[in-house]
Amino acid sequence: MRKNNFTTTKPANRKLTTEKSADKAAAPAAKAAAPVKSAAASGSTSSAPAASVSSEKSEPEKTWENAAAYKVSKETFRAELDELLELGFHTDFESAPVETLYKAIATLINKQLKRRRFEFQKARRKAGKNVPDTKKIYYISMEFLMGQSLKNNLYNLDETDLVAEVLKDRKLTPQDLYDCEPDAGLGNGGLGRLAACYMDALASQGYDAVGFSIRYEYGLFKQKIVDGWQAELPDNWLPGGYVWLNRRDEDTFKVSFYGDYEEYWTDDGLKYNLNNAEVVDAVPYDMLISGANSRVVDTLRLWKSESSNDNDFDMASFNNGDFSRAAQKENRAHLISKVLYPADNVEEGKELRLKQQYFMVSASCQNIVRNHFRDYGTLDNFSDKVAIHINDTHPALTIPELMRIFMDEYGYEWDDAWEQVSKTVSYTNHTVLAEALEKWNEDIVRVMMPRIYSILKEIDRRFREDMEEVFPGDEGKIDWMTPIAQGQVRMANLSVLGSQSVNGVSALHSEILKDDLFHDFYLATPEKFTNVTNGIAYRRWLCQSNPKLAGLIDSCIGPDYRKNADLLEKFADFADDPSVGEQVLSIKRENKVRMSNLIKKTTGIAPDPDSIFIVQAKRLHEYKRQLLNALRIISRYQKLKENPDLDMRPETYLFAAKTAPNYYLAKSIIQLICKIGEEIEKDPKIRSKMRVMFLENYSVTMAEHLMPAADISEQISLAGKEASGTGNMKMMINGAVTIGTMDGANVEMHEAVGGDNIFIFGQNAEEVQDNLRSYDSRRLYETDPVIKAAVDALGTGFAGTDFNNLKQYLIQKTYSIADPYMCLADFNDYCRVHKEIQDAYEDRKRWAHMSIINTAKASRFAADRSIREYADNIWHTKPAE
Ligand code: 26Q
Repeated sequence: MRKNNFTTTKPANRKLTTEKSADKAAAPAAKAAAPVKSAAASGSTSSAPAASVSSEKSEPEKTWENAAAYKVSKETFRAELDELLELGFHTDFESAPVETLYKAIATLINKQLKRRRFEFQKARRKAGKNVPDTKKIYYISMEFLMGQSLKNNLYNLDETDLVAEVLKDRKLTPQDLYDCEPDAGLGNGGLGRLAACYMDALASQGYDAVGFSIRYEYGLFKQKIVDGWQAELPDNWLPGGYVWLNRRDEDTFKVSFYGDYEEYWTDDGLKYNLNNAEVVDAVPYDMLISGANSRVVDTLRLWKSESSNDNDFDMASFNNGDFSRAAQKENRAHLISKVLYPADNVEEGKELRLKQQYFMVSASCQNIVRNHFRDYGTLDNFSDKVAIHINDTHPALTIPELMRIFMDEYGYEWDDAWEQVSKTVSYTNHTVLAEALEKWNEDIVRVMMPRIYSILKEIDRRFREDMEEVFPGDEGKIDWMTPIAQGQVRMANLSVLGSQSVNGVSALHSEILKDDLFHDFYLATPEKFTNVTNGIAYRRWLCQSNPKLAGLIDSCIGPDYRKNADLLEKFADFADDPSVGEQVLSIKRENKVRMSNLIKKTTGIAPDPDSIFIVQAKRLHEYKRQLLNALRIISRYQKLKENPDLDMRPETYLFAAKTAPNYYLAKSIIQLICKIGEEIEKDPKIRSKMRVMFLENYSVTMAEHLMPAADISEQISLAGKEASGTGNMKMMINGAVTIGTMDGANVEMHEAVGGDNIFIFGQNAEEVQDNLRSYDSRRLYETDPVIKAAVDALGTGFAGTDFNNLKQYLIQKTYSIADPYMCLADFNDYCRVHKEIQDAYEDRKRWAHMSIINTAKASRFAADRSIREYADNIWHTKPAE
């Protein structure tokens, strides 16, 4: 049995530890660098055998200083492609199936990224410690919802035209290749997509950043709708996704779970033994992140769990012929990175989820500290040179894990370690929903990671001492703030107390954090709290997914807005230019035709592109109130049935949403939407005026088609509940007009475009607070005939399915509280603004004006701006470029 002995108070040999170990740590990198370096020096790219061709001597050297050298001629690219197709795929250009062409071309682009990444790192090393004010940024997140990569990389490397040229010889287009790529669906929704948008902004602006997450074998489930009900199928994305993943065995780290743990005191301080731990290998797969107009290539490092061959127990079983036991261990290890948890904005206290979190955190922290020590030979300047950001509380174990590494592996004492750690970590909160706040059973934590638990207890003890000074005698308050209480580890409290900065994701949300959720922490340490309003990768969401609109903007204000989002605002000068207005409207129509054709492919039904496209696309959750949207649609449908000749512009209601597999109520709401659509579809007269469609299997790629086709964007959450929203920004930048509540980033959108260019309704967050207690949905139901008719229709049902459960939910107190998200309270005002917006739509000049203003003023919701704010105000670092 192996035995680990550690001490928390080893004398401070930390200044440099030994020369020897510093050298040892530095060695692998130097070794790895050597062969590639010599290949570059000789002007040949033959270091990557599978995808190379010897280039002519005359080609300029591909170095950091010489970015232009990466551009190759069509002939050179074609020659590289031919060789790769032959040697790597045993086929040739003429006969390769399109899927093979996708893989081969993606491989070549990936190779170009590797070259650029290598040159960037070389330049970084050369500049070394002389670059002041730059830190390494590490963004740790359980989710990175990357979507597809090829289109984005071609755009960023400015190689789309080259690939289009090459493909012409096969009568194919880049789009044919894009259609072969599976989405990397390594996230649930907003939080995961935000992380992906931020990686893009980091690379585009030249920050030296690494994202850390898990290489889930299965991403977010594929959604199938069966008789209106969501079913989940596994998302086996890797076969097609591998081309972007670069396995780096040499950076494997070991993560320990469980084991027999005991602490004892010696003259040297507290020591412990850990025996029989379950050791798992974390093997990195690097996805390279290109930036636009940037020579920097960053990395997204995804950890895969494998059984460690250090696990002598495995071998013993194997040798004893107990193969199934040996295999069990292997399976247990592989299980950790098997599948993404499909829950969103809800806490799921599953043990495997906690294991995933610690697995990701431990590997990432070991990697971070090892890198730093390799570069500097000390950890004393750690917080000066490193910023670690945790995306919500899911990676909160970063705090105790860094403490463990500093103390147990580098001999730091508690206070010195805490000084470094708490100055390095920063935390973003993404939700105020009580049910989404992570809490873990204390016993599970203690058994699964005994050493971490012991550190957490000490953090808890010291924090209580500190707070006793801030709030003397106020035990209630202190108990509320501590990381451990009532048998639970509370990740939000841990994150706040262990971070140097805490931010919300919109102005309103950040205020709610200070006033409400973290009020006591705010009183104790007000300087920690700040806001960074979310932003989107606008080149992806505008320039790439809506090239026609981007082209029109180029022709109006020039293309520089593609580098500097602030310039997009100048497009507002064209809001009343009749020719630009007309073009905006006709581009929108083209996008709707394109979307309509896509919908037809999967449903057989093509919605009318001359109808208004009213879109609500987001996770399905009670607080987002898809049910409110559905109720209004029901009401409208009832009116139309009464008067089928109603003179109205046809309306197409498009919904897209996934929900957690065990969220029954949300699944009912999906079914309601589907069944309303089904019933309407049976009536030719009605369906010529209104259609309701639920688009199956919402994904990043679907969003890229859907956002440019939206006329109206539905952002109707109960005020105070949606932390920010980012789909709202994506539709806005594509010229959709928003119907929304004063919630999340809608508040700032309203401020940006002014009251004339957005349709706001319902209670604001303060009113919600004031009204919640006295809210009586049943009274509204009983006194308002329109509401009553719509709610009663739920009981009668649609297309043969009744929705009594939803009716009860809205008005019956047998639910812990009827209609907790107050749909009925905002119903009438919602109907009012819908009426207004539909009138506005008929005034085509006015509509074009609104559309242009929305696109232009979306400039402030660029992820580039968010990342600059994080860098300037939270991480305190500058671009490395
Ligand atoms: C936690 C514990 C166990 C299992 C799952 C989870 C979990 C997973 C995902 C909890 C929450 C999430 C995702 C939250 C999320 O996407 N929040 C959204 O973040 C966006 C980006 O900031 C905001 O725009 C949205 O308002 C917010 O809802």
